[in-house]
Amino acid sequence: MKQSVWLNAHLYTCATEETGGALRDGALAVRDGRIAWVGPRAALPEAWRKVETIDANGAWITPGLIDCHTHLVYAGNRADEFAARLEGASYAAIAAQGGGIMATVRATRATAEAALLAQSGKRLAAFAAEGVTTVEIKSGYGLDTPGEIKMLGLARLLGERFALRVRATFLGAHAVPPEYAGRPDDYLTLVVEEMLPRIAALGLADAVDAYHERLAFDAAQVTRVFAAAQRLGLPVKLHADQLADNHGAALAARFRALSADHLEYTSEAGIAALATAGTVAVLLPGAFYSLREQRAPPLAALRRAGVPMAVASDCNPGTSPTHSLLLMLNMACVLFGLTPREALWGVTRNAARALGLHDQIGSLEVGKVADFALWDISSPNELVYALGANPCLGVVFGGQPRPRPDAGDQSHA
Ligand code: DI6
Ligand code: FE
Repeated sequence: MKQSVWLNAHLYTCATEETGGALRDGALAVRDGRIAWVGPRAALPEAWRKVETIDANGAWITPGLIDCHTHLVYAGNRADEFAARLEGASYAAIAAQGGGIMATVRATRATAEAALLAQSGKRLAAFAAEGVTTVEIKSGYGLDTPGEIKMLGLARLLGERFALRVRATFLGAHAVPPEYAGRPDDYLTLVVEEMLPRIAALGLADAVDAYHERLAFDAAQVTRVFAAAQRLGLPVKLHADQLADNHGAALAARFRALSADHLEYTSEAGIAALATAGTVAVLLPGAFYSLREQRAPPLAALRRAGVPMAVASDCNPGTSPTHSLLLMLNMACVLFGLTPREALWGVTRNAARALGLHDQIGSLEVGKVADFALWDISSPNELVYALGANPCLGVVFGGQPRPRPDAGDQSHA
């Protein structure tokens, strides 16, 4: 039995809604990689006072941060498209000309596994340096069976290399690859009859996602993919209502999706459906910002309906080329109007729920895995307030302390 007690720390437990769970001068006891006691230092039970102590030096401790929506395995970049958009080209027009997602598919297919691992590893290192201990990674830049398997395998490998918790999501229904141009339903037959069963058999996916937009897949097509996922026992998530109200939220809710992501154009009816289904709303301010969108997600209605809200990076080369979840906290507040408490819960407690991991991680509560981050800050609001600062001192992963990794360190990759 391995046990220790963290003292001289302030805790942000994400366990009490009103305060967010802020607790000054707390104590946190860890036994065999799980949280065994948490509370005010003065109330620490006698038995724990005899155990090895670790001095946090006055740091704040939060749950390890969770990025519940990324596409971080990809090759190349799309800086030239960014420039073209600033000169007036639209995201949809660039995609129609063979750019957009397809540009990244070409680059990713053409890149050998080792190089793809190295490029993606740099991004993961940047997230890890900011206190992120769990990352969701989607496929969707392979769009053929070997390509999708390569991406999901790399996602798993990255988790091992960096000793982070990685959840891999199969996003075969991201776009129609050139071999199937004009034949989306034939492509989806490949997704449903070949890719999905093979990926499920290999244990390479924890969930299945689809891109439901006018420039991607419609409701009937998404339904095919989701029905197949459900037959295999895999939970679903959906890119929904980002650029128009396609009733994506209601579609996600119909399949009891873990999350519906983006939601800028979601209607009241869609929000009611999310609330009933217990589906998490994942807000992605990086994509909203990069595309210079005007319409923010319907925050007031989400709050009224009591839909849990998460915040994620959407790290991808087209619409959200960021490697900073801390920056997303700030953007979620400044651009969307979240409170700092909502933003912080969005990358901890509610992000865990968006991955179906809320029994395991996302808060500092007895029984949860001892994943936490230590911060050189004077209040939790500081994490949200700063633009481009990184006050992370290090993380504890499954009870194992680990100093802050260097974001530029390539020895991992
Ligand atoms: N997530 C996605 O998958 C797409 N938008 C988004 O928010 C597009 C990704 C890309 O352009 O590569
Ligand atoms: Fe996305």
